[in-house]
Amino acid sequence: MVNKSISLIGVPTDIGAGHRGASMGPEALRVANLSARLAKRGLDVVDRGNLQGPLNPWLPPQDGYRHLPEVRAWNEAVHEAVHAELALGRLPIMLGGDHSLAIGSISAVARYCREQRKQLRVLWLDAHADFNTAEVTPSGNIHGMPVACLCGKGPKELVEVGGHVPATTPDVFRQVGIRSVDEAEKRLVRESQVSIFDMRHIDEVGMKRTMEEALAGVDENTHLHISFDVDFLDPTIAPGVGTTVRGGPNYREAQLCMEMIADTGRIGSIDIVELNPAFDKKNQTARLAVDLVESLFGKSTLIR
Ligand code: HAR
Ligand code: MN
Ligand code: MN
Ligand code: MN
Repeated sequence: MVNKSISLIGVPTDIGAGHRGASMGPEALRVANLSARLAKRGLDVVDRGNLQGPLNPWLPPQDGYRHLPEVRAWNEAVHEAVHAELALGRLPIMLGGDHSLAIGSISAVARYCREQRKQLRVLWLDAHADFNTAEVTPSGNIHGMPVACLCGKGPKELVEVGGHVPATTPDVFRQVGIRSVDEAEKRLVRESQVSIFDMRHIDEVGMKRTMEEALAGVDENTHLHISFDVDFLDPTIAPGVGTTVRGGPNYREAQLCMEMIADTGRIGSIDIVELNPAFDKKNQTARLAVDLVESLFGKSTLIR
C-alpha cells in the first residue's frame, strides 16, 4: 500500500524557466484545494509551506546557463527538504516551481534509495525530454536540463547537488508524453539510452500498453517517483504552462496514466512542476493537476 503520510513542499521559483510565473504554482495548487482533496482520500496531509531561495534576477544566459547560482541554491534547499521528509517515512510532493527543481528532488530520492537499498524508478511525464546541456541548449534555461544533470551531464554546481555524482543513471527513467526534443538534444538522449515513450508511441499502441511498458519491472522493492510536468497534458485542457506543445494526452489518457500508476501502490514521491498561473484561466490547469494527483492516490473512474 502507498504511504499515507504526505508532506507538501512549496517551491515557488521560476528561476530555471524562460517565462516568469511558475513561482506562483504552489499557491495556485493550494487555492485548487490540493491538501483537502488528498485528506478526503484518507491521507494524512501536512503542508510544510514554501522553501525559500533567491529571487529571479531575470538575466541572460552566461556560458550556456541562465541563473546557475540561483538554480543551485534552490536545489540545495529542495534536496535537503525532500531527503528529510523521506527519512521521516513521509511521501513528499513538490509544489513547483519550474522543472529545474527535479535536480534537488530526484537526487534526494536517489540518495534515499541507496540508503534503503531500494530500486528507483522515475516516471517523467512531460512534453520535453529535459536533456539539454550548455553546449546544445537553444535557450540556456535550466528547466530544459534536469535529466542530463541528474545523469552527471551538466555543470559541477548542479551535478554535485546531494554529493553523489552522478545522482542517478539513465536506466531509472521512463519518459512519457514526449513530443518536443531539440535536434542536438535528441542525439544526447539516444546516446544516454533514456527510455522514451513519445507521443508517436502512445498514438500507435495506446496509453494502456505504454504504461504497462513504463511500469514493467516495478516490484515491492521499488520507490516510484513521479515527475509530473504539467505541459505533459494537451494544451486544450492545460493552458496554464509556459511552454505548451500541442498533441499531448487528453483528459482520458492522462486519467488512465495516473490510475495505472496508482494501481502499482509504489509511489514514493512526486513533483508537480511548470504550472504557470500567469498563463492560466480561472485556475483551471491547477484544478486539473489536483484532479490528476487525486487519481495518483486512487481516485478512479472504475466501476466494476
Ligand atoms: N527544450 C527547450 C529548451 O531546452 C525547452 C525546454 C522546456 N522545458 C520545460 N520543461 N518546459 O520540460 O530550452
Ligand atoms: Mn519538464
Ligand atoms: Mn515540459
Ligand atoms: Mn516561449
